[in-house]
Amino acid sequence: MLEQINNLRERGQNELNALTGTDQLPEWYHRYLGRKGDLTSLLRQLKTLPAEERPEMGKVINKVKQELQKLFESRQQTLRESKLDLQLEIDDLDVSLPGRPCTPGHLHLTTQTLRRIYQIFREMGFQVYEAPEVESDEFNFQLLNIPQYHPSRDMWDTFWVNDKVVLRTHTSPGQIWAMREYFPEPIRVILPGKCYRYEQITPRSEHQFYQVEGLAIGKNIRLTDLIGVMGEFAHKMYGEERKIRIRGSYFPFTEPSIEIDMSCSCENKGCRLCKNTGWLEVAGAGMVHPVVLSNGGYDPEEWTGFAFGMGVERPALLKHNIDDIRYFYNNDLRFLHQF
Ligand code: FA5
Repeated sequence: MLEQINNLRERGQNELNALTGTDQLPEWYHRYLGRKGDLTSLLRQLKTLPAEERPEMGKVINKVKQELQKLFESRQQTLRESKLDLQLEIDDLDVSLPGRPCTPGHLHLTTQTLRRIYQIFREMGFQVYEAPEVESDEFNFQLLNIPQYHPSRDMWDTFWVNDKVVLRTHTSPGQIWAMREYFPEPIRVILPGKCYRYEQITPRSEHQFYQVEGLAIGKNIRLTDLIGVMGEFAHKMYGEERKIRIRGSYFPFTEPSIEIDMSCSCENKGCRLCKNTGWLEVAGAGMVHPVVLSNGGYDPEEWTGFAFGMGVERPALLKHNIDDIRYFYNNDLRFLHQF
């Protein structure tokens, strides 16, 4: 039997060395090392030997099996490498050719503007707070002191999902979410997000746009604090040369209410963006109405606060001298690449 084993090993080695491609390897493997291979059948023959010879012979067969297994693996490696070498030699592949350049994109102008706004308000101690984009009538209107059928609802042309649910028309409902979450702590947050209005699209108005709401609640917060914060924001965002203008206004959820305008980049020459007025409205604001404070859980006898809501695209129009808001979401790369 020993002779048989030695012959098998020699034959196996010679045949393995004679193989010329990886495709021939499986056949060799099955013949020698497989379940029905020659070595397995030798192991089966062990039982025909006298009992005292069996352990010794078993060991020899297993050793040959391991040897052939190792030889197989190294031959496999060699054949794989030579296959690759051959491929590289015959293929017309020039690995030194540079690949096609992949142009990296960049942040959308709206995202860049939002990040700048976050940075400026962060420096003034405001945290970012996120509120839902699909709102109930209750949060979007009623809790903000706008009862059903109140004429002031006409200020917001609304996309209704059904008779109780709306796509938020402004970020102001976030005030209620923030107050109810932070109560009874003082608050200083900004609430960014998308708003929707069933509105005529013009150079200054889109039907989807971003707003950033601001809310500060504390003891002894006054209108002058609001004006100070907005002035600081305007100068950091647009430079000292831009002017802001405060006008009295009306919002059901603030009392008193103001509107904040920024001088237009046309420098009072008049353009279609500012409708030839030299000013562009960027935010509505005011002192949080006592009803809204109570709806948020804060006692209006004890607490006061200011709130503002500003567009994001409109400040970007001003900053970059863009004369039409519709460029933002047309996805024209010639526009987007400029920023
Ligand atoms: C509001 O939406 C109030 N919620 C703002 C507010 C908040 C007042 C807190 C008081 C206290 P208004 O409808 O004016 O107000 O919108 C605020 C800003 O959003 C506008 O100044 C403008 O910058 C931007 N904006 C409004 N409508 C559009 C639109 N269709 N397209 C682009 N920007 C818009």
